[in-house]
Amino acid sequence: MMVEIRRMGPQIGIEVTGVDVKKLDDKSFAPIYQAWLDHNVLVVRDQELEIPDFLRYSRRFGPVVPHPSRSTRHPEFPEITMLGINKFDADGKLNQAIYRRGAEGWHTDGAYNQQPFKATQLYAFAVPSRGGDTLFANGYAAYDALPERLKRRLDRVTGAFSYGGRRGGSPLLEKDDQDWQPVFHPIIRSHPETGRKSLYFDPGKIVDIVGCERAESDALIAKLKGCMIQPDAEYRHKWRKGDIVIWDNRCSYHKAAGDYPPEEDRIHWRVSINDYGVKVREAAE
Ligand SMILES: O=C(O)CCC(=O)C(=O)O
Ligand SMILES: [Fe+2]
Repeated sequence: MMVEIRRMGPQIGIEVTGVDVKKLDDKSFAPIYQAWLDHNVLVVRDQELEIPDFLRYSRRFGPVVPHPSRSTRHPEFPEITMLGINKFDADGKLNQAIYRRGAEGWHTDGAYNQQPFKATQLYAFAVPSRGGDTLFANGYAAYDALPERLKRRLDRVTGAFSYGGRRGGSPLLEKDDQDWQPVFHPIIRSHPETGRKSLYFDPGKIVDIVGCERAESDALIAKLKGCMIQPDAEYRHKWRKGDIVIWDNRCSYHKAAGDYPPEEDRIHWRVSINDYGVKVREAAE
């Protein structure tokens, strides 16, 4: 089979077909990694994987770490988060936290960590007959489109972020894991590998802008929320079973559409990937 690489959205997203990630050597992985860095989101189609295959491939991007949501970890492989499993509670009620996970708004994963996740990678195990897409947008494009004055102002601005933002906590966390302290990130972030600047923002996790009065902080948060998504820098992924999709949390935003028929399965294996040499808070084991 021929390896083909194709662009997806106008400024974001690249698709690779004709590879088997189980058999990639370093030489054939290198251009795939570079294509991911250049296009923020990488789709690899038609993979038939077991969990250890997925973990092995994921580790090529960096260390794979368990997600703080313990209840959604795979019981044997804690680094795997199961998306779309246990969607119905014992009384048959749809569990919205699971069904709508990632669908509350545009976000970036791990802004609650001092060193946010480098990447998140999903493998599509079951795909519904309609809906359930994932939407992506480019954070470099968001930065590039900022008015010059705002760029200059933001150059010195830091945000305080935490799990659940101002609401605090999350129904996906255990009782003992709800007490997140804010961490601080510059709002304009230089990507450690590409050197490009992006707007680093997450409306659902930001608590405050450091050093501002509440009103000023709120006004800036509202403004930044409006700057995140550039219409010509989006990609909407329609899942096929066997897709692997990885996104770069340092320079992109995403959200789940969350609109598929709840009675149908939509199941992904999911991993959080760190930069090398980074420590994150681990939920108590
Ligand atoms: O299920 C999806 O489409 C994405 C969910 C999400 O935001 C995530 O896995 O980080
Ligand atoms: Fe997410």
